[in-house]
Amino acid sequence: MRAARPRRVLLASPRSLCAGVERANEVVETLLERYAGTGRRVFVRKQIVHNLHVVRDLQDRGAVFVEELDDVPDGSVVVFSAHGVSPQVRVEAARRGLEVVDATCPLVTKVHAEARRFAARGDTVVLVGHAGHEEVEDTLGEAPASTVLVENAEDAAALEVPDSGRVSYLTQTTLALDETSQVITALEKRFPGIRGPGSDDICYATTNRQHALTAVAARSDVVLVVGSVNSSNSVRLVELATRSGAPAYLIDDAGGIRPDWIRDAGTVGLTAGASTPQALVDDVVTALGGLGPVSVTEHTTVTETVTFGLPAAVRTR
Ligand code: 0CH
Ligand code: SF4
Repeated sequence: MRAARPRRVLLASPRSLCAGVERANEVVETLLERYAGTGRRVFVRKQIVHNLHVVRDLQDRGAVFVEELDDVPDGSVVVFSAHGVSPQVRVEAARRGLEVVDATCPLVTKVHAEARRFAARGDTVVLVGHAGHEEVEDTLGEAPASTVLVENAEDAAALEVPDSGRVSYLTQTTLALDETSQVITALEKRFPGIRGPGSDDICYATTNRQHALTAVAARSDVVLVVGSVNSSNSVRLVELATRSGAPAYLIDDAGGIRPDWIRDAGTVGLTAGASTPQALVDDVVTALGGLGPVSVTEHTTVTETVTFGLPAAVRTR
């Protein structure tokens, strides 16, 4: 009997943790170490990043995740998540005497700063993003009276503003590049003088993961994306692979693999969102190996070197 031909696992690179997520996770880990044994708890407003396993792991190590500051006792230490906070949340934290450690990604902070600057010059600020996502809700909070949310090209084409000569746009950092470019084209058609950010708001990590997956999806019979369902950038990767013609599935971990997805696949493309630890990808490769022989190849489109320093409150003690 002939041995089965190994199934190829094609790993997209870059994948998994970005510099902003590494920094946010390290903020919580550092605080947990600092306060271990002191009786002082470390609160985190919202999920530090949108990954089930990261949150569970930090919870197991003592972090207390809350939805709002109301659930944080006065005077406690509270971490703001990588997705950012609105000025209203900052004001409330100060009023409550909370010790804030801000783990907002610097690239999200950049978008908040643009929102303030564009609104201050008298523009209507069009924020391109997904309603209800934390990053979007908190960016809207920078200049709520001047900012409107646009989710797609239809919204953009129908948008009415007080002065069509004074319009700027910004975007959520984790959007799909191809879809966003269509929305911006529609905005430019609707408002020919519209101004955008100095550099793209869709961040380097989102861009790199999408480019790498585009190359991998073209060579794959099926694509697996490791990430959680509320992770915008992970969901965008699934949609991107699907648009490229490969059936694609989002899984939190190896336990999410359904054998029928890969039964007839000669090549399985594999990637992970920016909030997904590499260890979860390793587990998926191992699990695929349990379903038949595999050969693992990596397709690298770019090598990432970006790192962000820790916030001063964590660095200096
Ligand atoms: O992709 P989203 O924004 O849902 O967030 P994530 O999965 O936690 O990934 C990291 C991005 C954090 C802020 O840009
Ligand atoms: Fe920052 Fe981009 Fe990572 Fe979000 S996905 S945390 S914006 S580097």
